[in-house]
Amino acid sequence: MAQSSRSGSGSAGGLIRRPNIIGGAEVTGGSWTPNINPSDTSDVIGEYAHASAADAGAAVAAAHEAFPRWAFATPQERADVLDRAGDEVLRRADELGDLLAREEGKTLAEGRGEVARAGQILKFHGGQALRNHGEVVDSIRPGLEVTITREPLGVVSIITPWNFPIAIPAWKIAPALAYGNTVVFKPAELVPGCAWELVDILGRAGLPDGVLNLVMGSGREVGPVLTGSTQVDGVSFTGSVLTGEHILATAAPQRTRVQLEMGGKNPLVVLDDADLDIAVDVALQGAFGSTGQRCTASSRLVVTRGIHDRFVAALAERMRAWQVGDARASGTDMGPVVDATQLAQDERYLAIARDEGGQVLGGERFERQTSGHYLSPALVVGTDNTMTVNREEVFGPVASVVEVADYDEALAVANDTEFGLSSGIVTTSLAAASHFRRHSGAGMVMVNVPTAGVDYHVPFGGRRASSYGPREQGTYAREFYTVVKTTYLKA
Ligand code: TXE
Repeated sequence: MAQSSRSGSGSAGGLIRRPNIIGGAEVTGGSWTPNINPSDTSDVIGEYAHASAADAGAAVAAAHEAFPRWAFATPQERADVLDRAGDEVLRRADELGDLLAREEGKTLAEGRGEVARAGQILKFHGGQALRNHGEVVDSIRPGLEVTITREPLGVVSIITPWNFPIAIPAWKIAPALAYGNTVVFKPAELVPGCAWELVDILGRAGLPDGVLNLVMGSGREVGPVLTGSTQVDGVSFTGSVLTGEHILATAAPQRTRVQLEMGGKNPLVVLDDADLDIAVDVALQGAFGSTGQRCTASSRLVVTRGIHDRFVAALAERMRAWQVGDARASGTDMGPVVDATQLAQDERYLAIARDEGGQVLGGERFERQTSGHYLSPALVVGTDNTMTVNREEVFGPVASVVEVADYDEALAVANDTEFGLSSGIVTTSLAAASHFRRHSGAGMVMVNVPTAGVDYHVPFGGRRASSYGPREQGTYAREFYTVVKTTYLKA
């Protein structure tokens, strides 16, 4: 492990090289991982240091050492750092949005939008640092004063997926820092670029050394240290169900607090009385925005009989008109799939859907001028809710349609899933919308808007296999990142 003080960047033969950041120092482990553009696999964005388990151990130790200083920093200091970092992220939204589109494959508009959201999240939690209010309660005993206060949890490991390379890190790191925790952050292997920039920005905004540490490496290698160390007090993870369950089991023996955001199989119900244009637009954006690679994607379209054929025909036509191509090219509606492994997974699910009797519209692989992981949006029609494509998360531009008789059946099908992240309904009936809101088994319910696309100042999360632990985002984020202290004081 080679160490140097922070210089901000390096290069090798014109290629940018980014180190891990541990205890405020740049640390290079000796091996580097190329960051590849999924729209053009000959385009290497840069090389990123590959962290070892020893690096992860050093990062945990650095966070542990930095904790007392940051835990007792003034709310003003924490607020100022987050606010300054938010300003820089917002100022650089075009540049960072371009980097995001280049490393993950979202369109430029989606990339810029995600970066702007990350900036707003940082600024929101800067404000929250100043609002960590406690309570004063009258004691049942005379002469006693009872106060209830919130203290930081401690050292937090933050482990993020590739599908939101800057927003998910921001919505975990910002509240962690706001409430006085120190952090070891491990981004997904596929998207170290935005992660590195975010950590660099927060460092230059004034974070003391060791408060935020970055280890870029494989989950299998560094994960056990980040989730199994007795010096780690909390783990916040977003990713697959399998990895989430593994992390929970690894953290449990140390009684480490765990927060998991995992998959979804989100239903969008379309009723006969829906405005067809709105229904199609909501389905298109919800299912295929960000190439369908969102945990909140509308992957099950549950459509009542009276509108089914018109809805399918109109949606298929809009899908055909969508431009799929280089994420950074103007006019692109949908970028590529993130990598070859994910593309193979998407195609495998399409093959299973065909085998089980579904009819696939679209879902074709094709080449553009550059070699990228291109797949046209796919709609699987003629499915029922027991089919694999309706039970398991595909995590790609694949949605299926389940035809149902009426609202009651639609609600039953919508709730018949092991997941419970997001759900939606398109209807002009206030009664149906209100009933659905109360009876949906999801953590987030959308009426006449896509199942994906959320505000940053309100809670985010689901039920059952989708989530574990307290909610993320908004004021609710405080629950995970703080511990409660009750004090009895006799003057
Ligand atoms: O996820 P993982 P991957 C689903 C989606 C996708 C599949 C695999 O179906 O195809 O998961 O994607 C880290 N200890 N979702 O491989 O493995 C890993 O390095 C600690 C849905 O990206 O869950 C990365 O930083 N950490 C999901 C993060 O966990 C470990 C979003 C997520 O990786 C680890 C992403 C370990 N043992 C994928 N193993 C959604 N619904 O939002 C891996 N990691």
